[in-house]
Amino acid sequence: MDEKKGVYKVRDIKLADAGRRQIEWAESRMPVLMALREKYSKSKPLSGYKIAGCLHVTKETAVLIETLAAAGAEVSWSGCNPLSTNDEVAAALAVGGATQIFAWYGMNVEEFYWCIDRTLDFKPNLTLDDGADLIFTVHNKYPNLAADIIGGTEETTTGVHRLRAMADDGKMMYPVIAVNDAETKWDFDNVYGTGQSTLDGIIRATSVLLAGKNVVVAGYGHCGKGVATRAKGMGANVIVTEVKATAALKATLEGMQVMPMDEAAKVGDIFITATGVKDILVGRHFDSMKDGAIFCNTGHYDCEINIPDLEERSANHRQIRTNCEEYLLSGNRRVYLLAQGRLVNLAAAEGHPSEVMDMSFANQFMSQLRLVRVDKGEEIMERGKVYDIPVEQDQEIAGVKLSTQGFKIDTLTEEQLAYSLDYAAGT
Ligand code: NRN
Repeated sequence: MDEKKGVYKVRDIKLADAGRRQIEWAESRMPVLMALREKYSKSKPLSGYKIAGCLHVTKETAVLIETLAAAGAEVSWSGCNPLSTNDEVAAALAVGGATQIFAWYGMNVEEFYWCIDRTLDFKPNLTLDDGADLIFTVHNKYPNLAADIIGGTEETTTGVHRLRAMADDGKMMYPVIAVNDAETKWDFDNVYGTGQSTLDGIIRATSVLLAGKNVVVAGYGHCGKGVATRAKGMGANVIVTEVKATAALKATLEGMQVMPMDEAAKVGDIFITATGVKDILVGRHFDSMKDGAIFCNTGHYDCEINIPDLEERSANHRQIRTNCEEYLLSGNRRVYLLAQGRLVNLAAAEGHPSEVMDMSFANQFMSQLRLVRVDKGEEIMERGKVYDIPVEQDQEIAGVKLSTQGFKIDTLTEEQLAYSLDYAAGT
C-alpha cells in the first residue's frame, strides 16, 4: 500500500500511468460530462467548496472527480464498496492532483470506514454518496460536521431508499438530492448499465456460455429488468422471481418465466439477485441447487445471498477462478459464488459502461452546482428533505447526449402546443 498522509492511500502508486490511460478512454466516451467541464472550467463555480465523495472508484468516477475539480472544487474521495475500486485509477487520481483519495480493491470493513473518515478530515461542505454510507457516517459519527454541510447528492436506489426513510423519520440534518431518481439516471444506468455490466462480471468471472442456460433473475425492477433483458438477448432461458405482481406480470409479457425462488432454485444454472432485499438465496435454496450452479448479486449490498447458510452447508470451499469460489455441498454438488456476494458488475468487472455513466454523473455534477446555488441563497432547500432532479435537467442532459450522437428531434409548433393544452378540443 502506498500512502501520503492526508493526501492519498492507494494500493500501488506505480499503477498511475495505466490508470491515466483508462481515464482518457472514459473521457472519450463521456461527452456530456466533458462538455460540462469545458463550460465550467473557466468560471469555476465550485471554487471555495469542499466535496467529500463516497462512490465506486472507477475510470468513469475519475472523470466526474476531475470535472468537479476543474470547476474549482476541493475534493476528497473514498470508494463505496470494498471490492469495487480500480487500483490503477486510484493511483492515477492520487498523482493527478484533483483529489485526495483513500481507496484500494479488497479492503476489509474496518479499512472501508477508515477511508470514509479520512475524507471527512478536511471538513467538507458538500457530500456525494452512492449507498449513503458517507451521509450516515456524518450523522452517526461526526454530527458536528453536519451544520456546515450545505447538502448532499445520492447516486443509487438503495441509498435514496434509505435517505427517504431517514427524512421521514425527521433524522436527516441536511438536504439531499436524489440523483438516482433522475430519468436520465434510473432509466438508462439502472437498466442498460446494470444489464450489460452484470453479465460482464459473470462472464469475466466464469467464462460460461449464457445461451441455453436457465438464468434466474431475482427482482424485476429497473436493474433486474435490464439484466433479464440482456440475458434473454444472449439466448438464456430467463426465469424471474418477484414479490410485486405488476413487475412479475411485465416479465411474463416479455416472454420470461415467473416462479417462486423455491422452484427456481431446482432448475437454475445461473442466479442473479437484484432486489435490494436481504436473504433472497438462503439455505433451502442451496440444498435444492443443481451441481454446477453459479450465483451472484448485483444489488448494492452483499445481503441478498446468505453466505453463512452456504458456509454451514459446505464441507470446504476454494477459489477456483478470480472472483469465483467453489463450494462443495451434499451429494457431491459443486456450486459457485461470484465476487463474495458483492455487486458482481463492479467487483468482477468495471461497472457500467462510460456512455451511461456520462448521464448519471452529469446529474451528479449539476446537482452539486445546485447545492452551491442553495448556499448562495438562489434556491431554498429544507435541511431535512430529499429533493428530486428538475425535469428540465433530464431533458437538457438527454438533449446534449442526443446531439453528441448526431441525432436531431422535432419541436411542437405553437398551434400543436395550444392543442395539447386545450382540454375542450374533442374528436
Ligand atoms: N462504472 C461505474 N462507475 C459504475 N457502474 C455502476 N455504478 C458506477 N459508478 C461508478 C453505480 C451506478 O450508478 C453503482 C450504483 O449502485 C449505481 O447506481
